[in-house]
Amino acid sequence: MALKLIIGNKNYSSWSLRPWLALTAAGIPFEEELVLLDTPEFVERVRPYSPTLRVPILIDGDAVVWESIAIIEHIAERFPQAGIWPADPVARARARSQATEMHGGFSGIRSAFPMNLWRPVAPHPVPERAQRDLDAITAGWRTARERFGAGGDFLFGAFGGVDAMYAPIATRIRTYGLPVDPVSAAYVEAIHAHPAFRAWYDAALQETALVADDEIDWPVVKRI
Ligand SMILES: N[C@@H](CCC(=O)N[C@@H](CS)C(=O)NCC(=O)O)C(=O)O
Repeated sequence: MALKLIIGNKNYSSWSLRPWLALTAAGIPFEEELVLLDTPEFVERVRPYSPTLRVPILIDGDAVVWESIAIIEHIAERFPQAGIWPADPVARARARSQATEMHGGFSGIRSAFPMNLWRPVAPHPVPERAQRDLDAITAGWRTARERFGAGGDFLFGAFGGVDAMYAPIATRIRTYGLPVDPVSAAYVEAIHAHPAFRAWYDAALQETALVADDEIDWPVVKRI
């Protein structure tokens, strides 16, 4: 039976982007169902699956998986050849730690700078909490790239689950012009150049539905 991934708006839904990218980059076929955030239909559709009324949700036959990191773990278990985690156990331990750290934290940068793919790129002042997160994130990126990244442009070489988890941070760095070191800047570019990311991004730019909480100049909406 085909996998189904329920997601939110591609422009805004950073948590939806994560498993969608992991699946798409790995070439795993799935059906996508997009439900617009902040609508009555969203609550109706999501309630049977997610106790907290959140997307993404993966439906895999009788198995229902919610929480982005749990979905990525489920995919890794279901498709062991997909390379969701690095093959080397030491690299894999670190990749899982960094991915889980992303899932559980960095609310400073997430709340100051919502993912908003259609927003024109422009530099923004960085609040202290967001800067602390940015420093921790980019330090982790540099270590992964230096120790494990030789085989490709991503944190552990080839694109994997950990890159899917950090892709929305890469978009925030780009959109809001957040200053980062050259290794991290190259990684941000690599994420934006990945064909799976491009496909999501192009679809996001076609959307029109608005989420006020994710527009930092609301009621003004700045669009490319
Ligand atoms: N911890 C969850 C976060 C999911 C989440 O917050 N999703 C947002 C969209 S990006 C959502 O469903 N928001 C709906 C709402 O707030 O009503 C995960 O990792 O999947």
